[in-house]
Amino acid sequence: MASSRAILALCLLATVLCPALSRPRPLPNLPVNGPRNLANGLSYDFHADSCPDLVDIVWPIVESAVLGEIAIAAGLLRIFFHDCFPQGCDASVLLTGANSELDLPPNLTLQTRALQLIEDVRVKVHAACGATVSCADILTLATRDAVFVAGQSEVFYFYEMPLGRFDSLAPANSADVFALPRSDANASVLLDSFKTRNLEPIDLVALSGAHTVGKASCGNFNNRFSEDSDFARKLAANCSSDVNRLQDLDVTTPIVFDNKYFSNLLEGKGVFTSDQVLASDGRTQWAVQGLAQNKWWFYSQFRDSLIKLSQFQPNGNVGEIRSKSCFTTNGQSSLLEEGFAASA
Ligand code: HEM
Ligand SMILES: *[C@@H]1O[C@H](CO)[C@@H](O)[C@H](O)[C@H]1NC(C)=O
Ligand SMILES: *[C@@H]1O[C@H](CO)[C@@H](O)[C@H](O)[C@H]1NC(C)=O
Ligand SMILES: CC(=O)N[C@H]1CO[C@H](CO)[C@@H](O)[C@@H]1O
Repeated sequence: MASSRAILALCLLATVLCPALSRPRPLPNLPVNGPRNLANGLSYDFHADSCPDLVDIVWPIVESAVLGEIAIAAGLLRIFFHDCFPQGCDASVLLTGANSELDLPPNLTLQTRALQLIEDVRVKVHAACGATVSCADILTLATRDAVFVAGQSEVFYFYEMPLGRFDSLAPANSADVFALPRSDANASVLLDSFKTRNLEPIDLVALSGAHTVGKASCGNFNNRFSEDSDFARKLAANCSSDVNRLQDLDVTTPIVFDNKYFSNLLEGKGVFTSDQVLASDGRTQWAVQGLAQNKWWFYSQFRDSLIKLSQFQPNGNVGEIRSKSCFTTNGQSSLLEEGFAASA
C-alpha cells in the first residue's frame, strides 16, 4: 500500500512516465468547478461507486484521438450540441436505424470518426465497470476532455461535468432536429432558440465560441456572398475557386480552442451570419467584447454554459443505459440478435 502510494507520487512528479495519470490538473487561480445545483438527479459524483475510474478511462482515449487529429475535438463539440438541443442530452443523435437523426440534413456533416470514438470509449468503460455509464454521459465527458486538449496549454483546468444521464429509447423527432438554429439566423432567432432551452444570451455567445475550432462547407455561408465587405468577398472567392473546400470557422487560430473567435467577430471576420450578428446586436455585443478581451472569462464561461447545456432534458431524465452499442437501443440490439439467431 505504502509502495503503491510512493509510485503514485512518482507518477505525479513524472506524469510523462505514467500518461494515464497525467490528466490535467487545475491551476490555483481558476475555479475548478461549475455551479453546484444540478437538475434531474444529475450529480458530479454519480459514478463514484459504480465506476470509480471512469474519468481516467475516458481521458487517455480522447486525448490520443484529439492529439492525432484535432478535428475530432470539433466533431465531438458539434455532436454534443446536436445531441442536446433537439430533446436533451440523451445520446439520441447516435442512434442508427429507423428515423435516425443522422439521416436528417442538419446532421449531414457530423463526423463519423468522432461518433465512433464515443462507442470505442463505451466499450472500454463497460469492460471495466459493466453497463453502468450511459452513452450520453460518455459523450459529455469526451466533449469536456476534447476541449481541454484543443485548448493546448491554455485551458489549464479540468472541471467536473454533471453525470447520471440516461440514453434515449428513440431518436428525437424530425421537427425538433430541424429546429436546430440555422447558420443564416438573426440574433432574435438565436436568442429565442437558446431561451427555450434555458440558455441566456451569455450562454449563446460563449457556446458559439465552439466555432473557434472546426470547419464549414460553402453551402452554410453562401447567403453572405452578396455582402459588401472584403471578408465576405474573400469567402465567396475561395468558394468559387473550390466549391468543396472546407472553410475554417476561426480564420485566425483555426485549430486552437481559444478566444480568437470573438476578436475575429469584432473585426467582421465571422464566417456564419449566426456568428457575425452576435457582434452587432445590442443584446450580445457586450458579451462578444468581454470574451474577446478576457480569455479566462471565456474558458470559465464556456465551462459554465456547457454544464448548463449538458443538463437540458426537457422530457426528464428517463431511458436506459445502452449496453450493446451507443448506436442502438437495447431493444434494437436484442431484435438484431434474435434476427441473427433465427437466420443462423
Ligand atoms: C448558435 C447557433 C449555431 C449555429 C447556427 C451553428 C451552425 C453550424 C454549422 C452550419 C456548421 C457547419 C456544418 C458544416 O458545414 O459541415 C457548424 C459547425 C460547427 N459547430 Fe456550430 N452552430 C451553432 C452553435 C454551435 C454550438 C453551441 C456548438 C458547440 C458547443 C457548435 C459547435 C460546432 C463545431 C465545433 C463545428 C465544426 C464541426 C467540424 O469541424 O466538424 N456550434 N455549426
Ligand atoms: C429574424 O428572422 C426571423 C425569421 O427569418 C424574422 O421573422 C424576423 O423578422 C427577423 N428579425 C429581425 C429583427 O430581423
Ligand atoms: C482563402 O484562401 C486563401 C488561400 O488558401 C487563404 O489564405 C485565406 O485565408 C482564405 N480566406 C478565408 C477567409 O478563409
Ligand atoms: C453522419 C451521417 O450519418 N450523416 C447522414 C446525414 O443525413 C444524410 C441524409 O440527409 C445521410 O446521407 C448521411 O449519411
